[in-house]
Order: sequence, then C-alpha cells, then structure tokens
Amino acid sequence: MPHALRTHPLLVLGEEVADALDDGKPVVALESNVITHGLEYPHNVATAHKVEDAVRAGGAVPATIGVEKGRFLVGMTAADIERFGTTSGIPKVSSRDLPIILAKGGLGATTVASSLVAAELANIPFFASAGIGGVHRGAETSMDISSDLIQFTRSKVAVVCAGAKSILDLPLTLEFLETHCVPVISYKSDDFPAFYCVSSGLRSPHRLDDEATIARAVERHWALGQPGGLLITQPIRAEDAIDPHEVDAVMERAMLAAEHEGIRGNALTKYLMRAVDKATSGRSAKANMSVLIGTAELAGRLATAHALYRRETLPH
Ligand code: PSU
Ligand code: MN
Repeated sequence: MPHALRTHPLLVLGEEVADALDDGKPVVALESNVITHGLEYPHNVATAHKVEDAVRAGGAVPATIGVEKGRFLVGMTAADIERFGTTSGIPKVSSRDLPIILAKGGLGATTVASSLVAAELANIPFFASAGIGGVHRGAETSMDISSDLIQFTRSKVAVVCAGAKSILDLPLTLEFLETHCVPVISYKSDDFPAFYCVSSGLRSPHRLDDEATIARAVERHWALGQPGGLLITQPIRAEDAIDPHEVDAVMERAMLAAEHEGIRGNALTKYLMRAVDKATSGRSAKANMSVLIGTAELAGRLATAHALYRRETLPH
C-alpha cells in the first residue's frame, strides 16, 4: 500500500528512502548547504557521495535534503546532487527562509535547521552533519545564535555531529543547549569535540559508549513527550585532528578580517569556514573529510540500533 508520505504535498521522497521508511528500516537525513556553500566543485559532489556511502556503511539509507520547485527533496538522486553542486547562486535556506523559498519555487540549500524540519515531516529520526551552527563569539552584542540550536528544541530528530567549529563560542553553545533542555551525549568521549579537534576543552554533560543505549536514550526523550531532538557527538579521529592552538590562531585572524570587512548575519559562517580552510589548506581538507565520514557512519549505526529497538519494543 502506498505510504501517505509518498503523497505529502511538501515532500518528494526518493524511492529507496520511501521504501525504507515503509519497512521501518533505518534512514539518516543529510543537509545540502554543505554541498552548495561548504565546499567547492567538484570536491563538494564527490564528498556528498562519500558521506552517503558512509551512512550505508553504518547500515542505513541516506536521505540528502534540498528544496526544489516548492517542495523538499528527501533523498536526492545523483543527478540532484550534481545539479546542487554545480548551480551557482543557490540560496542558503535556514528555518526562517523556508516558507518564502517554498512559496517562490526554485532551488534552496538546506542548513542543519531547515533539514531537521524536512526530516521530521518525513518521519526520519536521525540526521548527520559534521558541524552544527551555534552561539557566535560576541553574541552578547550581535545576538548571532544559529537557528540550528533553536530547531533542536522543535524537531523530533536526533542530530549526530563532531561538535562545532571554534569559530563559535563553544562554552556558550553548551550553555544554550542546557538552558533549552537539549540532551547532549558524547559517544565514547568525556569531552565535547570541536570539529577539527578531538576536544573543545569542555566536558560533555553525558558520555555513552554503546549504540544501543544511545538509541534507548533517544526513544526515552520522546517517550517523555519532549518536542525536540538530542545532540550526539563523536570527535574527529586523533590522527586526522589539527592542533587546537593552530586552529585558534587562524580563527582569531579570520574573525578580525570578517569584522573589518563588515561580514555579518547568515554570510558569517561561510566566510569564517572558508578563511580557516584556506589558512590550513591540505590538512583541513583531510580533517573535514574525516569528520564528515565519521559522523555519517556513526549516524548510520545509531539509526540502525534505533530501528531495531523500535521493532523490538513497539506493538506490531
Ligand atoms: N558549521 C560547519 N559547517 C557548516 C555549517 C556550519 O562547520 O557547513 C553550515 C550548516 O549548514 C549549518 C549552518 O546549519 O552553516 C549554520 O549557519 P548559521 O550560523 O548562519 O545559522
Ligand atoms: Mn547567524
């Protein structure tokens, strides 16, 4: 029998994703802003495929999300990924932008926040992104706090990431998550990671070392009637990490340059990331790939453990 989601007016489900959701098989949602704004062609397209392969290696079906012709693509095809990767001028679409872009039509690249909106509509309980947005440094005056954090409190989707880059204020980011009741779980680590670095120097509120317990925690969160998601972190592999002092020095310079050039609002994240990529060339490309693959693979394994847990515990 065709699933209702297949005919949802705002969703275009990929065939494999629709079948997996019908069968209660694990699916992991992925963002497209990293394809259009995070990396350059052709590295962006190649990376998007590697990330999808990593989700599969973890046992789940990948669902890369974007916006086209007034609907969410949930489970982009290779042709979709190529189109997003090569078309210039695709807007970055966060939650606040969604209704307008959906109303206007055209292409839109989803951030973590807006991908979570689509994932929840499609009943996909897991999402992977290497780095989330957070509280920006200087937020006490700029009030620049990524919508990603707000969306965690609204969408019932568990987010797997390698923490956030230290272009952000990581202590404030953790404070914000605590204040807004978002559970943070660090997988096999005591610390909250900082994307290129194994540790941000901050202790994580919770550590869990096995997929089954994390899957149970995700289900418990929702059994409590909580509306939002959870954050699950996994650090970069130590051998691929970059020295925190070097990252800090580069960030400081990039932030001063951004201020000098008057870069603000939703353009700031991309600007800072590009500056760091340039300054650390070679190694940051390798680190980026390592983080993307690692988080996608873990998300695949967690989605698999979660699907199994649901099958075993839910009435048939
Ligand atoms: N941080 C990263 N890589 C990214 C982003 C953030 O390390 O690609 C992107 C993601 O799409 C994230 C968005 O959802 O930037 C957050 O942007 P803003 O800070 O404008 O909310
Ligand atoms: Mn912002």
